[in-house]
Amino acid sequence: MENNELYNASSIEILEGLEAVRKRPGMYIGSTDTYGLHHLVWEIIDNSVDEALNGFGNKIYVTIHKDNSITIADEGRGIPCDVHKKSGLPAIQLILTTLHSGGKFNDNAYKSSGGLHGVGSSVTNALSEYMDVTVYRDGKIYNISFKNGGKLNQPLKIIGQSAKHGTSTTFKPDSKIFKTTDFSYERIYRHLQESAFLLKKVHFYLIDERDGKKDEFYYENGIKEYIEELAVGKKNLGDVVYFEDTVDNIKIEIALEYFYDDYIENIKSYVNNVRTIDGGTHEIGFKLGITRAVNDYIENNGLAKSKIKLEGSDIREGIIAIISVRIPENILEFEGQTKSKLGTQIAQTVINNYFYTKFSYFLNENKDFAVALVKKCQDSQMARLAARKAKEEARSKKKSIKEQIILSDKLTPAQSKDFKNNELFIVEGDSAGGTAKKGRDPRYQAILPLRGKPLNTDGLSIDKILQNQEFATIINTIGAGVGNNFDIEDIHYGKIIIMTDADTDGAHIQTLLLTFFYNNMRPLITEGHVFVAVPPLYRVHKTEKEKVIEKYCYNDNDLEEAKKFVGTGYSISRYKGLGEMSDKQLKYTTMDKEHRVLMKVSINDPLICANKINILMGDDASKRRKWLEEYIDFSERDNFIKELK
Ligand code: 0RA
Repeated sequence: MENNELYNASSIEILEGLEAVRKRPGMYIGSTDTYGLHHLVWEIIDNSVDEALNGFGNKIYVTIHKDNSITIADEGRGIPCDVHKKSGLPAIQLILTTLHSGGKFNDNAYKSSGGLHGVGSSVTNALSEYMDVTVYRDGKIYNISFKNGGKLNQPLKIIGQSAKHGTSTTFKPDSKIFKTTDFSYERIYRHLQESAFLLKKVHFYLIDERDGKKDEFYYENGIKEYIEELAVGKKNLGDVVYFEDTVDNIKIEIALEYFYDDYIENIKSYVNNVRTIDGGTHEIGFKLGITRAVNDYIENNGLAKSKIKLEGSDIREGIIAIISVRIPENILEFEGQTKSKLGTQIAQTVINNYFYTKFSYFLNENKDFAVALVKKCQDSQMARLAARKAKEEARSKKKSIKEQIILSDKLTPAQSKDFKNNELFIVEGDSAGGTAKKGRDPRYQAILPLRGKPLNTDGLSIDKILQNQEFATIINTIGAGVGNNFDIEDIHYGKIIIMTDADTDGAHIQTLLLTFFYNNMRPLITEGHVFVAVPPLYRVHKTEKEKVIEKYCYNDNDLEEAKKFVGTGYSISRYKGLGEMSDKQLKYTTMDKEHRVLMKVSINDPLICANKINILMGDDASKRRKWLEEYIDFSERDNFIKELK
């Protein structure tokens, strides 16, 4: 075949590949909302990170432009620009337009994009209005550009000479594909900061030309500093423990610290810089190693208090740990559909033995720490055994005391005993509680009014929380225990819906309740049972020929549309609180499954969330103000969902 025939043949194939991405973007980037939008950026950053990971370049720049295009630049080797023999096309063009596996062009030892949707920069190209790439390589500066989802706009050409090396990619996400094309500074900030923690000694720069914001991330000590950051404001047992080495080609980095005021274990693991939410062999190896090290230390030093060995969970109570491993591509295996669980078997043995040896040595060298840790673990074990006993007793009693269900005179229970389908509305104030009682569907909706602001429970022990009438009632009403005893199987409601006024007091009440759920009934949130009701802010209405035309509005945008919909002569009622609505209105707008809007509460990142709760609810007000100023963007509502039937 002639070169240009080849060119035509491969360009047809190429466009078909990219067309597939445009037809079903969700398959490649997860979604077309803000999550997917940012995924386009991660794909490019992954490549730059891969270069740095393999020792090429230590600076990565991300610049958000005014028109919502974005540039990612690195000082890596530069994308190869020579002609690919088989197709006659420049390698860079193939790399940016075919859905290749990375290995075809690049034999890096370590690759970061092993995780969820690791598909490469061609996908970003396919979903962009344009993409413009400049490469510094072999003493030259090259440029190539694409438009309308990866169609060649400007073929590769040499535009200058330079001794530098690296790649600079600018693209603009396609507004025909994405529901939003507005980049979020905070999201990119978090991603770059996390990358910087995981890739120590590499500089990351973030610039937002829309408002001039700038940040720089550089961590000499990597995940050790990550833990230090997460630990701010907490009562710790010893400093961060940190180990790093390469064993059997597996690079291991582990950092951990223990805390007294958190009863939950927080273990975060990564493989080749990609988060492994579902853990896998590296995490199991770590857990086995730490359990073995502590139990052996107890035995060797005669510290045992009972014949029963500590369980892993006793040893991990109050721990924050980060496990970051780099596994060469040839032995890298993931499990499950989302590839978020490491499957490489050898990693388990290697990390188990490595960590066991290092931590055992550390315990022997740091006696005060070791003794304090052993005591803490033994306390956890005792608390666990006592709680189990109490629960068993409570279970056997439960059957006999049916009346337990009638828990509080404040609760208006649902008639049905179909717990999964039942909904508990926790309502701000007795007066709104009264309206909700009238507006509810008594078959499956229960109402629990709150009097005033609930207690700030952050940092309080369960005993203290139980002394508080309001929370004791909430715990009993939900019916599934609290803290370590919480058992999601026992919940009496499929949905717990917080319903407050749409003002700052309401937001404060939400935060106080969510803090409590987060700290003491976390599965309720992680398994998607907690919601915040979104009441309307306005009602636009008029009566015409005895017919009421009306629209409820949840934001200012809605309001403008509603004015048009209702037409001239409209009146606007502004709802300052739930109490201003009639029971019928409250039912229609906020409680009824057909019309209401609920926000599902989710945790993007448990560690960051724990840290935020601490900052927001803890007793250091200056930290709180700094955080609020820096991060709060009330326009971003990722979790905002209209409930679908
Ligand atoms: C293919 C092969 C090589 C590097 C890259 C791609 C590469 C891609 C991107 C995307 C953004 N920055 C990048 N930097 C490099 C290896 C090149 C070689 O072996 O010299």
